[in-house]
Amino acid sequence: MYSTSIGNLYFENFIFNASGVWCTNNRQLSQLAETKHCGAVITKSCTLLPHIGNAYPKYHFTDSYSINSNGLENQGIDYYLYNQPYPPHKSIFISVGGHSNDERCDILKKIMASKEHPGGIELNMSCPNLGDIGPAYDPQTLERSLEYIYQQCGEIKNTLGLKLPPYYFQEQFLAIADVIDKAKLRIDFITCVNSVPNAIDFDIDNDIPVISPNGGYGGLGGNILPIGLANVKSFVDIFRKRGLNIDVIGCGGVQSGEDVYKYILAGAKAVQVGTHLWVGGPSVFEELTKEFALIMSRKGHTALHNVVVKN
Ligand code: RRO
Repeated sequence: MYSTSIGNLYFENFIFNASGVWCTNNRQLSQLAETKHCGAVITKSCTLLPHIGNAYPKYHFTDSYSINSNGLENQGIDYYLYNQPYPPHKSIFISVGGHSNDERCDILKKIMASKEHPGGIELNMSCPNLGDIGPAYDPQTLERSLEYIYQQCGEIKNTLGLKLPPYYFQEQFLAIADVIDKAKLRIDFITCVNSVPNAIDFDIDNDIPVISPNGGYGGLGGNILPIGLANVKSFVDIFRKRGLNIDVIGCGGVQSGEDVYKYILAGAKAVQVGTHLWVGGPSVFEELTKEFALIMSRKGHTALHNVVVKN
């Protein structure tokens, strides 16, 4: 296994689940917690109260890609904060969802008041499937959200990160990096990327979209590896150039040890697995780790920081 750190948290392995996959209820969360090669457990993005989410069918999975319009189905923050059999040696990230800045702040205040959560917080600023899409799709909206959260919550002591959507243009990376750099709220890490918004596919037996909410449009996962890699590398390059100490977690399209290696080459300090975990179950963590380890030993590397892209 290859250790890593994110903010001030240490992990014995650097491969985690992606929020939203295998992490909604106790059974799934404890399975991840007991899976040695899953380095950290990230909860489903939560709301203040339990939320039923969108109507079914809302998931479509194949071996190569997924489309989802879950709509933030989750058990509410208290469940993830108080109700979990998390073993003490495993770091947990609570993914904070919510439909508004006020709801995000209410959830954050609960986490801060409880003292039950020494782990990390991944603020999901990029859900593609809600009426009110996440603030990170636009730099000004993200700036206002981070400012509001800082005003309402003050400094947050937990290791804190933002789950971002995919961006496509250099100006977008620069604008978002500016916002993160200038925010009074201390951001320790970012996770790139959430699913690609508004994908659609059709069931040609019945001539209908494969999922039902929102006219069949949902977030695309799975075959999005080059988009995820480009987002990680773009932010890592900007952060390094500016001397910013912000870790980047890669997410999107990991199906093999080679894909994991590519994220590390792009500069990620950890990697999250979504669609592949959904299809293959928690045994994928050991498989990915072993495949990755073979590549590392073939190249004579002993630690993640030995992996450096030749530009
Ligand atoms: O719940 C969802 O529909 C969902 C969320 Br919050 C997210 O961040 N990303 C996604 O693909 N689905």
